[in-house]
Amino acid sequence: MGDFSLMKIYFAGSIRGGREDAELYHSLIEYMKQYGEVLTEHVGKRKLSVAGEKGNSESYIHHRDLEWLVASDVLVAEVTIPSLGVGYEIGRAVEQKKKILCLYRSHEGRKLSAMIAGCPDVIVKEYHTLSEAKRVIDDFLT
Ligand code: 6IA
Repeated sequence: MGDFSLMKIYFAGSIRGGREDAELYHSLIEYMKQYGEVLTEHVGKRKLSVAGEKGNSESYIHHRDLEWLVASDVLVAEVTIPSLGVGYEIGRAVEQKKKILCLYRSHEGRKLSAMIAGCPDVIVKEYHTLSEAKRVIDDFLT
């Protein structure tokens, strides 16, 4: 990373998969701003419901997000709430040879998809608290 270019971070978190962790996404996004530009801030917006960004067509959202993904240096995904969109973004980021971190909180009766847990190009880190997640991010981004 050159001194003059801010690192571009693509953050992925569930939208239509469920918004229960929206507050957590917001905290992670705010924390990562010390390392660079977070291209997908809306993912952490409390007001963004599963009904989502009004006015933007589905294809607009898809193309814009993919442009951001291609432009990004790293992908950080919170994968605890299963989301088709997040899984898709991870797959596309693997294809684009991006550096990828998946943050995951394990909970009883649920296991992370083998397609993520078993992907050699993805770093999966389990955590339990926000401060633990921040430490994982520190390790990943520095
Ligand atoms: O399948 P999901 O909706 O849970 O997918 C969430 C992921 O896809 C996030 O990481 C976003 O980057 C991306 N994504 C999905 N929907 C949107 C969106 N509007 N705006 C921006 N990024 C999105 C949602 C539209 C809507 C619900 C009308």
